[in-house]
Parts: sequence; structure tokens; C-alpha cells
Amino acid sequence: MQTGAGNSAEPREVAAAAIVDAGRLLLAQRVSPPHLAGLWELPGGKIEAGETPADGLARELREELGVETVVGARIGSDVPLAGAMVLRAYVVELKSGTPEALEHAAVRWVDAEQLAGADLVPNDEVWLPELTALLESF
Ligand code: DCP
Repeated sequence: MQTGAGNSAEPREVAAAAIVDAGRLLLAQRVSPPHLAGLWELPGGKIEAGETPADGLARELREELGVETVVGARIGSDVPLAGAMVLRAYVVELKSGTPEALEHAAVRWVDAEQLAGADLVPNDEVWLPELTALLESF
């Protein structure tokens, strides 16, 4: 019987946060791996076994940015990743704290125009239409 890593029928999830405040979206600049270093992403990470995506994403944001958050609705489509993983984005509200680059090279807030010109990691580029619409709704 299989134990430990969970149900092999379900892909492991990497959750990413679309944090919007005052009409701007938070981007974080990756430090690794080498082919993604310097590119900008929605912050987040792997959901651990036994965690809900909401709890896991809030934990990642606490570790990476030093903030408390409320994880909301899914946004955009699933992005398949190597290793039977799937990347999903969520709209996230900042509850307390100011985001700091604790595990990234830098963080920055962008408006819709700056988002269009940002060097995003390729996976996150698929969410550009939904992220732009989200920014324009504020
Ligand atoms: N990823 C992505 N876009 C994001 C977030 C992550 O394409 N907005 C990808 C990059 C990696 C995978 O998802 O291929 C896992 O992301 P992280 O390395 O950021 O996840 P963790 O922080 O959980 O990794 P680690 O196990 O190194 O702590």
C-alpha cells in the first residue's frame, strides 16, 4: 500500500498568489533555479501533504514575504508542471505586514501597464489576461 506522499491520482499543487493592493499587483523576483533567476513571479510554493491549498499558500507567503494573508478565489487556468505537479493561482488579500523579499531578490508592486512590460516566468505569463482584468477592476 502506498503511504506518505498522498494520493498519486492527484497532482501535487504549487500555489501562487495574486496579491492586489491599491490597484497594483505584487511581483517577486526569483533567485533560482538559474534559468528562472531574475524573472518575476507571483509568490508561492509547493503545498505540503496534509495542508489545504489556502493554508499552504498562506504559509508560503508568511515564509517568503513576512505577511499574513487571506487566500481567496482561484484565478486563471491550471498550468501543468513537470513531476506530476500543477500550478494554480489564487486571489490573495493582504491582512497585515509589508511584503519583504525574504527569499526573493526583490519584490515590487506593478500596475497593469508595468505588468505588461515585466519579465515574468513563462508559466505565469498565461495568467496575464486575468491579472490585467483583476487590476483594472480595482
Ligand atoms: N512556479 C512558477 N510560477 C510561480 C511559482 C512557482 O512557475 N508563480 C514554479 C517554479 C518551480 C515550481 O513552480 O518549478 C515550484 O516553485 P518554488 O520553487 O517556488 O516552490 P517552493 O518554494 O515550494 O520550492 P522549494 O521546494 O525549493 O522550497
